[in-house]
Amino acid sequence: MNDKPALSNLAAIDAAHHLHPFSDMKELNARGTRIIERAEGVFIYDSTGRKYLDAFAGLWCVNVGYGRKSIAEAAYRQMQELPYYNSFFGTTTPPATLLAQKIASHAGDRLKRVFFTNSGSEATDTWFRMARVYWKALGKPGKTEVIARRNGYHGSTVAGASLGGMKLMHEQGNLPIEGIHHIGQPYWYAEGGDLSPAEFGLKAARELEAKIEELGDDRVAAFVAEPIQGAGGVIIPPETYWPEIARICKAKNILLVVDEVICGFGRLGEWFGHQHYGVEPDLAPIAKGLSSGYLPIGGVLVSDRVADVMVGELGDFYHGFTYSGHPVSAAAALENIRIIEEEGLVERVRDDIGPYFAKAWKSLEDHAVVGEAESVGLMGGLQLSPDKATRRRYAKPDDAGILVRNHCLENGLVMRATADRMLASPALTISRAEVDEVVEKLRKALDHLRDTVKE
Ligand code: PXG
Repeated sequence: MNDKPALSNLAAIDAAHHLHPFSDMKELNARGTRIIERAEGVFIYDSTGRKYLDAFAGLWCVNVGYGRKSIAEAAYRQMQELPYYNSFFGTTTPPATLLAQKIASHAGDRLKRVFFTNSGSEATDTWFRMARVYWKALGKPGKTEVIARRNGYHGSTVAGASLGGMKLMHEQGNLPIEGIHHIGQPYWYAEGGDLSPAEFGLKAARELEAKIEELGDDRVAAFVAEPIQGAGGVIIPPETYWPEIARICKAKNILLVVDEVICGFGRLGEWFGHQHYGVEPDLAPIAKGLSSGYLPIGGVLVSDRVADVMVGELGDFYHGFTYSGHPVSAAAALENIRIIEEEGLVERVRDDIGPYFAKAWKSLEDHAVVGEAESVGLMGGLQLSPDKATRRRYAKPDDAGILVRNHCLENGLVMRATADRMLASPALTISRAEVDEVVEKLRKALDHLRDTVKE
């Protein structure tokens, strides 16, 4: 390819024409965009030829790693045969139908149906409408309110940003929309006080019960949560949390929505995050690892409880996207899942690389500026703290995280920081040597924080 001259100019073109998601454009344009040109395995390469270990799998999504030719070939074949057809007016395409069956085969015996979208945000909007439609069809049109959590993340559409618990997102555009309420998060390190993690897990879950009682069970449609909060900082709930949430949803007769956009497709060492925590969702949005990011696709897994109404008396559900079940994305997703199955990646995370990662990650807890380093499967959250004995936070949590993240980047490691937590979510194919490299480079960045910020 002879496009190097164009590439040398790309940062300027980008600054002139491209508005980036979640970015301060003034600051980004002054600094210049990093241009990622190619990738292989767990490594990405930028336009200056620098190589980085991507410990974040793109954006929590490239579960099978980069460079899978068979996914490209599956998409190419499908594009030649049938690049597009819809599933609106009594038609479908082979990949869409076979993908729904394939997803259901890994989701247990209650979640047998899938509604396709193009992203996790669209999946959020989809289940949100479905939950209200469900109760209305059952003769309870007053059950419309939805409870979510502070610091949760469910996407960037109006419903997604409303359901998410991100204050800065709410401040832009008068969000949340009506009918959405937030309760606390199970973030023991920051909010647990003198309670044990187990006690705090129960307390955090019981905020749901109190909120339902405040609103009235006859008004609440659903509760939504990520198995482990991802963008919020890999907040791993105490073991007592999820069973109590499931108990409350059942007792109060509200739908339990488990957002599987990050935790689905092997990240926690099970096909879905709810399987790790032993709870049964009524609705479960999926995206990301469904296609490992090779093409955009998402969806909602629908339990028999809700589906029986949808395929029963409901009539039309007036909802859908031009590209719901896009055949090329579905073909790529089918090949992606075939790889996960054939290479036993879910089992690998549960029995082999997950435990190896957990031990390596945990070893960072001996570092002076690490409060805790927890993980489940290949999802790790590390709490920065200037004084672990008192679980003290840095005075400027964002600055501490960015300092560590930038040091990692300068040394060829891509990590994400959420305030004062460092997050890892590598491809499920990462090797032991590559896990060691992540931990070594992160340790050097932690040294840098220790030596730079004295509090
Ligand atoms: N639910 C969850 C749990 C997510 O993590 C979405 C829904 C929305 O998916 P889409 O495909 O519409 O982006 C997400 C997305 C970050 C980051 O910085 C996280 C996400 C997206 C962008 C950035 O951690 N998660």
